[in-house]
Amino acid sequence: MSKPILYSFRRCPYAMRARLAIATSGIEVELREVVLKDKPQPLLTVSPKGTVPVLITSTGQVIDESIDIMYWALQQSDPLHWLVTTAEQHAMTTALIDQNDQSFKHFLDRYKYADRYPEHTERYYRQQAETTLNDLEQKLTQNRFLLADHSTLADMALLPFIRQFAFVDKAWFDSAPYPKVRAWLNQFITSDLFATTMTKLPAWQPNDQPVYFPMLNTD
Ligand SMILES: N[C@@H](CCC(=O)N[C@@H](CS)C(=O)NCC(=O)O)C(=O)O
Repeated sequence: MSKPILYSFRRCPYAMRARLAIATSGIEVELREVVLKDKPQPLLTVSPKGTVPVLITSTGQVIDESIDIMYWALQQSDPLHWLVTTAEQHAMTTALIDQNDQSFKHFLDRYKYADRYPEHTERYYRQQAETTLNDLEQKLTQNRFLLADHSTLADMALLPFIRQFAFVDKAWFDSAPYPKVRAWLNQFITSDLFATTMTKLPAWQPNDQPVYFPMLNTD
């Protein structure tokens, strides 16, 4: 049976969360790196909405939402116990992802590209996004990770976005009143798992030899 195919874009935080779950699960996929300004026709044919990540399973099912790809991978194999078990944890996971993908992402984009949104200042957009950072700082005061003392899907779904936020103005972030968020982000960006998911690849062309992900270290 052919391997699942993942259309991805290295720097996209949604694609990152999908790659993180796939790498953790140990499932091997064919990775097709996409240039967002020049999306390949086979991608648009299976998912006309034209966002990445998109996964095509071995049986031809198309999954074109990053969170669904995370669940698809982890439901097959979850060696690090990223899937939570209690109803309360499920509800918290969903609430954290909703807050991230709606409000936080909205203000993150405006903070990052403040010159394109002159209605407000960069500082205003950052302050709006900080509502989320305050919530995360509270949660990380209660547990080492957002929901428990180990990473779960919620951490991995949010961290790629928090990373983007941190790097808009790293000097500010490094002295902002979010020490727990900073430590949480730092252990993520220095992890082998993160490095595995950030391998650079040339843009995929239809006649290319397949490139498999994760790339296993053969040393
Ligand atoms: N809700 C989608 C959002 C994915 C998304 O917006 N991805 C961006 C890249 S980070 C994209 O593909 N945008 C389309 C474009 O820029 O043309 C998901 O979670 O997978």
